[in-house]
Amino acid sequence: MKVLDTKFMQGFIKMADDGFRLGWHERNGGNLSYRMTPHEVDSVKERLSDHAPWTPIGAHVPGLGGEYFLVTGSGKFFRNVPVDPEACLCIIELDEAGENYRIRWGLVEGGRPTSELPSHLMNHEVKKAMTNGLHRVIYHAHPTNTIALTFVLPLTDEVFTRELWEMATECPVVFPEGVGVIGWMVPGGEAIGIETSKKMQEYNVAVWAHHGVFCSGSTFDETFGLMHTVEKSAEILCKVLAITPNKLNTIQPDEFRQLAKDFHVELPEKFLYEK
Ligand code: 2HA
Ligand code: ZN
Repeated sequence: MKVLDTKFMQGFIKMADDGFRLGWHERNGGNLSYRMTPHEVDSVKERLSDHAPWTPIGAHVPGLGGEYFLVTGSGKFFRNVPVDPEACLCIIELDEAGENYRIRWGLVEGGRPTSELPSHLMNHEVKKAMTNGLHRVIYHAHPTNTIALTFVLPLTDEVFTRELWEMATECPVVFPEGVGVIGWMVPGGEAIGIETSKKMQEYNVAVWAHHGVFCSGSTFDETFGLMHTVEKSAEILCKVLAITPNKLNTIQPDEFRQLAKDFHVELPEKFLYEK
């Protein structure tokens, strides 16, 4: 089967295009990766090349040995993904040790996988183990309002989670575990990948201060929807804060507890502190 005709490729391209249209991917900002199923790998096997050399990942992810990923290319613009996916994307295979990758498809004009490959793969490794293989999508975007909040809110999981939850009733249902926050770090390496994957052991969302957001999920819809929900809530909070630093009305801790009961979600008490 042609790689471009597969459902996973079409879902990947749609997600990249949706993110670009929402303004989360200026220039080459952001990156996306998808862990393919064995069936999907089989379906495109005769279209894969094995001429590219093995290259160090820059991280050790033994839990992903032998897996295949569809990923955005380093320096490629999300804007161009639907126009020329074969130049912007690639399928990579990992070796059994989870230390090297090789390009099996795509990047026809040259290049390498996303500069955030270590973070993506470390997050995939954590999520694959934690969800029994359910999570397959890791998405990094630069959503404006969430980034803006990293300049004015304390950079703690507790404050970010609580403030985002308060802005939209659906938030505690969509991300009941909360969101993690990481102070500013140099992007693109193993160190920020380690910090992000630590947050991913507890949350499906990790905010990078003054930079962007990572989300994890089982499908393109779930993962995109999570990023969208976080950013929508951040947009409301930015508007509220632009009007006044003091909310006159909001959702109270006991109301969250009531919501948790009715919607059958568990909301950790650490987010329901008295103000
Ligand atoms: O340019 O978003 O974090 C891609 C990025 C790096
Ligand atoms: Zn980024």
